[in-house]
Amino acid sequence: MLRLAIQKSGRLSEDSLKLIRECGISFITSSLKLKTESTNFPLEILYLRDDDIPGYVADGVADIGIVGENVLVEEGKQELAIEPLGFSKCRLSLAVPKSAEYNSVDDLEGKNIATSYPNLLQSYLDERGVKANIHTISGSVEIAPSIGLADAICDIVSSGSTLISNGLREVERVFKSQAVLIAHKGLSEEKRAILDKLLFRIHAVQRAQR
Ligand code: PRT
Ligand code: ZN
Repeated sequence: MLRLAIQKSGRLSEDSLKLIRECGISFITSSLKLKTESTNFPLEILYLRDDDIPGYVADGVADIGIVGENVLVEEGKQELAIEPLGFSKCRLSLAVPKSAEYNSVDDLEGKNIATSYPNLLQSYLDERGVKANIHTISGSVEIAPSIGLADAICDIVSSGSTLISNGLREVERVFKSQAVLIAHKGLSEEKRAILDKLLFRIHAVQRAQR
């Protein structure tokens, strides 16, 4: 039996479950349950917070998982990635108040930037030789400039409407992300064989969608 960790409720949940179903794997879901077993494939599904998924897979508590690359790389666990899945596409971007003067990333020197992704932002700034003060906050990043907490933000963007409605302007794309399948490094031969079957089906689903 292979253990798959997916997000319990959020932007990844629906498409993760849809992919598994499209692979012909049946299971019964209930919003109260923390795990379910498939009725026709040796797979058990664990429902977790997305931030916990890379750690559980790294430790082998779950064998495989589905998570956003933004979370995976932020947590320094990119070596677990085995397959891009093509959904939950988004980007991590820097944004400033729309009235602020901004010509290049050098304008962020010495500024306060609020983000939930300090590691991704730090390496982006380091590569460009820019020194800024990174303030790590866990949510509502986009209101930080209007309450005087920061000069700029670095947050996930998909349509861009959240930035616009908070009077912000996207100025740099820091990281491009999509959902990825991740796997524990030390899977047993039996589990590896189940994973290979699953991957075969995922590839067939992806081909059919192209
Ligand atoms: O509760 P849990 O910890 O499991 O969930 P979460 O709240 O941390 O994550 P969730 O469900 O919001 O997002 C899960 C993953 O979906 C992220 O890690 C990304 O990989 C991906 N994703 C795709 C997004 C978005 N699109 C997205 N638009 N994650 C967040 N957003 C937010 C963003 O933070 C901002 O507030 O949506 C807003 C911007 O959207 P637009 O369309 O207005 O630009
Ligand atoms: Zn989360």
